[in-house]
Parts: sequence; C-alpha cells; structure tokens
Amino acid sequence: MNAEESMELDRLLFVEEPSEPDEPRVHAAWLPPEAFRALGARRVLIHGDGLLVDTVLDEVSRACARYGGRVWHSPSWDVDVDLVFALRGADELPSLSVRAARAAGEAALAETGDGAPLGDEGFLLARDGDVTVVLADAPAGLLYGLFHVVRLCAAAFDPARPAERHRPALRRRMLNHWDNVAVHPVMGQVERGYAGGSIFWQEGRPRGDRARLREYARLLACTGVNAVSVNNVNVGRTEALLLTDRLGDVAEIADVLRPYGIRVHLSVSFAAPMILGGLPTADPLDDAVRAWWAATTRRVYERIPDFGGYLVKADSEGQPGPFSYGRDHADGANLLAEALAPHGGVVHWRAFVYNHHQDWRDRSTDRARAAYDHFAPLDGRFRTNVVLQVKYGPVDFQTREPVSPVLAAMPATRLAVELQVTQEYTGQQRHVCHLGPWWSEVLRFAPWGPGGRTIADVVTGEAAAGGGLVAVANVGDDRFWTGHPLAQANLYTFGRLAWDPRRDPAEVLDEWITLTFPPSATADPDLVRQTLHEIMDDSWRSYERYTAPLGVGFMVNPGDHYGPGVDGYEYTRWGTYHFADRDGVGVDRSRASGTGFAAQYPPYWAKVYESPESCPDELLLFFHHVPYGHVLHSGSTVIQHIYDTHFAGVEEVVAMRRRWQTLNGMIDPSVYERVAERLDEQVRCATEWRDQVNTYFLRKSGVPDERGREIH
Ligand code: GCW
Repeated sequence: MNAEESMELDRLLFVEEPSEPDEPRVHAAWLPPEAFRALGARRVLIHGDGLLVDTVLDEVSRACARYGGRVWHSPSWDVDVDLVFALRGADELPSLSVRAARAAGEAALAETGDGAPLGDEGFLLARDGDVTVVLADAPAGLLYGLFHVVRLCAAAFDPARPAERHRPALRRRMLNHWDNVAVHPVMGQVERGYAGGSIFWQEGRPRGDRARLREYARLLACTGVNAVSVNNVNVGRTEALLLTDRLGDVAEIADVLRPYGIRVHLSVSFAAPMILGGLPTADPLDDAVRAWWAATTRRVYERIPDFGGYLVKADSEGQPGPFSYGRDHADGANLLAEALAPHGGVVHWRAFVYNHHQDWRDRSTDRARAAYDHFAPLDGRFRTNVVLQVKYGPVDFQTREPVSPVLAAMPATRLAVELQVTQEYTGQQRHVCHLGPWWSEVLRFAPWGPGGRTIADVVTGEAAAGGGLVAVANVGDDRFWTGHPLAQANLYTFGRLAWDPRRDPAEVLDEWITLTFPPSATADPDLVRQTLHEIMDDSWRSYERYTAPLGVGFMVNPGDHYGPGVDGYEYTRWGTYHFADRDGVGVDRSRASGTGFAAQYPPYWAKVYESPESCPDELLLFFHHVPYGHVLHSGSTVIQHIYDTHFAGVEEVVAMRRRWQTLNGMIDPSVYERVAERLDEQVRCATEWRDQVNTYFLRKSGVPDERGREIH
C-alpha cells in the first residue's frame, strides 16, 4: 500500500481528528465512516421527536454529509425519499411517498409476527416500491433500526427484501466495567484490563473525554448493549464515593451515554451506610440502614432520573456483605432492591460467593459447589427487582467449565448470566481467542436435558422478565479500544448475542468483519473475510488445546493469570486444584466418591457427569480424577490427548500467524502491525504452554509420547 492509499484508508477507518499532530487517532472499530456509505448516499427522512431520534438524525446527517445524501427531519412539504425512519405515533406528513411507505410498514407489521407490539426497543424494516421504511414505537427502536440498516449496507435497499421485525430477546444487555477510579496498587486503573487505562477514570478523577465516551456509546448501541456499570465490583474508598459526594461524575457519564439508549449503573459497597453514612452497622434488617439506602437512592434519582441501579459483589473476595450480620444474601439484595423499587431501578447481585481462604489439604471443600450451596436455597425470596448475576461456570471464567448449576436451580428468581469479554483467562487480549462459539455453547446448553429449555430461555424468562446477559467489558484507552484489534469482535459478539442469544456466532462474526473491514475499502474482500474466519472461528478451541486440558482449569500464573503455571495454584488458598500425581489427574466431583458437585445438576446431567464413562471428554478432568491411561471417547488416552492437543494447538497458532501475513498490504497497516505483533507473542506463549504442560505430565506420569516428539 502506498502512502496515499494508506491516508485514504485512514480517512475511511478512523474517527476523530487528533488535536495534537502526533496523538494517535482512535480506531473506529465496527463503525468506520465507510460502513455508512450505502445509507449516506440516500435521501433520508426522519420523523418523530425525542433524544434518541435526534441521535438518529445526527448519525444520518453525518453520513449524508460525507457520501452526498440528503436528510430531512419531519418537513412540512412533499419530499421524495429512499429511506424513512418514523415513529409510529408521529403525525401524518404531507409527503405522498412517505405516507405510502408508512402505510406499507404498517401493513407489513400487521402481517409479520403475532401482532405483538414492537415495544420500547423493537423496529420493523419494510420496503414500499423504491422506499425502505423503518418503523418503531419508541425512539430506541429507531436507533437500533438505524444500525440495522448500516449492517445491511446496500441490501437494506434491495427491492425484493421481505419485511422483517426485530426486538431484543433480552431486556437488559449489560456491560460491567471493572474500572477503578483511583489506581489500585496491585490491579491498576482497570482490574483485569488489557487495553490500557480506563475510558472513564484516570488517577482518581473522571477522564472527561466526552468524545471518546460518545464514540463508545455509539459502538455499544450498534451491538444492542443498553446498560453499563462504570466502576469495579471491588469497591474501594474512592469508588464508594461515587454513590454520594461524587455522584456528579457519574451523572456526567450518564449524560453522554443517554443519547445512545444506555443507562448507567453503579457498583456499590454493601458497607456504604458505614463508610459513607457514618452508621455503626450495615445490617440489612436495621431500620437506620434501610432509611439510609432509601434516602441515598432518592438523591441518585434526583440527579440521574434514568439511573439503572446497583451492582453488588458481597461476601466475596474480601468485599463486605450480609454474612457479617448473620443475614443471608436475600436479606442483603432485598435491602437495596427496596430502595431502588420506587424509582424503577434494579439490583444486580452477584452469585460469585465462595471461601477464598481454603486449605489446599482439605479435599472436602469444593469451590465449584459454593454458588449453588449459598443461593439455591434462597430461590423465591428475592424481590422482583433483584437480578441474580451468575458467572457462566461454577468456578471462574475458565476456557472450559460446565455451565453453572445455579442457572437450573432457581426458577423463582430472575437470573442473568455473567460472561467475561475481558480475556482474563483466555489470553488477555494478547492472544486471538474469539469467544462467540463458547458463549453460544453456554447459551444453548439445555440444563434439564437435550431438547429442553436452554440457558438462553432462562435469561430471557417468561414475558422477557428474565435477568438478561451481562459481561465484563474489555475496552480501555488503547487506540484500538481492546488492545488486540481482533478482540473487538468479542465485544461486538457479546452485544449481538445479548440481543438474540440464539444467533449463530459465525454469522455474527461475519457481520463484524463486514463492518470493520468494509468490502469497499479492501482490495480483496473475500480473502480478508475468509482469512479472518480461518483465524478466528476456531481460535477459542485452539486456545483450549494449548492450555489446561480437559476442563481441569487454571494452571495459570497466580496473580496476573497469564501464561502457564501448572502448579501455580496447587498449594494456595484459592480452591482451584488439579491434583495431578504420578497416576492421574483431575478433580473428583462425583456424588459417589467426590465432592458431590455433579449432583447439583438436574437428573439428566447429574447422571452424565457422575461417571467418567458418560462425562463428555472436554469436561472429564473437571468432574473426575482419572488415570493417565484412561481412554477418552475420542479413543485417545488422557496422557496422549494432552500431548497431542498441545502440539496441535501451537501448530494452529503458527498457522494463524502465517494466514495473517497474507493480509499484509491489504488492510490498514496499523491494524496489521498490531495484530502481527500480538501473534508473535501468542506463538511464544503457546509454545511455553505446550512445553511446560507436556513436560510436567511426562515427568509426573513417566508415559512417553507415542509419536516420539520432543518433550523436555
Ligand atoms: O476472576 C476473578 C478475578 C478478580 C475479580 C473476580 C470477580 C473483580 O481474578 O479480579 O474481581 O473474579 O469476578 O469478582
């Protein structure tokens, strides 16, 4: 690519002119100006009023200014248009074509679906002759309709396109930022953040970069995310103040995110009445404590009328909680829910509660059991505005875990699944590890047995009253947002799966590729698309192959959780052990001879997981301690499987790097370079994993690789 071409690409793929000449520009991620070309070249009418309608108007105006289209906002004269965005309740307009388009939309609406309303966020897209029409009942629907048109590109104007209606399956689609306000001495500005500093906070103060936040909001709105918590679930002293003295900082963020339909939530400390209110207790049944929460919450809503609610990590890893007062987690969550209820707010209460001072000698305590043991007995006790937020697996965001049994055990509770977009245990945004297929597997899991209701059904709930989908965010102040440019796809995919958890992740990835690498800005779009699929589609499985085997988990370096540390956690207090010895490896979680965790599942899976014979290979070592010679369903022994997958995993990463090199000169050079650099690191780190894991097991077992490859 020559300099001129490269400048042209820059223009198409980056937003925001830098204020200083050498300041890097922020990558536009999946909303490069070029993605708006088809829309921006049209004559567009926007009809309706409201903050989010203004956002649509602004987006369309910018696109039209760039690509030569025209835009009108509810004119009082007749106009000819290609595209109409209209609120259904808005008045008639004099324009004949607009009238016809709206009528066609209404007719299509009556025909499609079951007559259910479009709702607060849904929209309909239909064609009338040469005109495309997007109808919505509420402004947010028009905004989501706008991004749908962007995704469709020219196809949105295809005369043969049948009408389609869309509404999100899940009401709340939420990101949790583990951003600290003050820099934490160990965790830094962002806990488990792999993309630089926080976009919200910097060394104790708000960052104040409104342009960047607005850009973030529009990226999220395009995926469908509609809620964001802005501070770490580990709430320090400075962070606690966001609820009271520093509420203004939160209000400022809310003001920037609001035009994109995103509500702000806050992580709060359960001890806030003591820390902030000077009370002698935070006992959830104490009247003064209840009054404090009620008054404090009222003040929050006076300042931020559409405030989303609280997020709480209680009695977990040192955070305060109701256990200190002999109360349970229903008492704790209901306390906050009661304060939020008059304002329509919701409390997200995390189920990540376990003993983090375990004795590794004690084989009877099983961290995997903890969430179920604490929460399942409380089913039915939570107020309706409590959402119990459950990590997808019973342990902790591992590359492979069974789905948490809590999700099948609390039919009378609103349940949300918590995913981790930030790649704490999956390569920390230095490795390509596309998580869409993994999340989709979790969401499609049928905890009561094949053919039954799925996790997607659980989080959707009856009449969409489920708890929704939540994820820990992966962005920072990095110019590519996510450190690894390809990790942007994880963020995008999360939002799209939260909108529709039944979607095919490969299709979502394809969507992301088309937006991020617009075909019109690429010399060989098919090669780019195919190469990205080849690199990313199976990258989570490659990661799994070269790291901890067969669901045993961890084996990472303690502290930073990056790179191999096979025995890193083996003799610690954290409850994450693999128990490898000279004869075998794995954790016996059966009912018959182990910790009994397998019995926390409904009968179908309890039975499958109970025996090493029926347990799926990929989870074998999560549920069972087996000899190295144990034969898997694949036909391989456990030890040979370990060797084979570790060799294969590294080869796959080497192939990824080779494939990426074929894109040199074809895409934006800065994206190319950043990914290339990270792939070098991935090859290095995967090799280290392979060699340490293989060597470890060769030394433990004494069983040689049957193919005689080099193990150290
Ligand atoms: O996975 C662990 C992380 C902690 C995190 C915790 C949690 C915010 O290592 O850094 O703390 O999970 O989910 O609360």
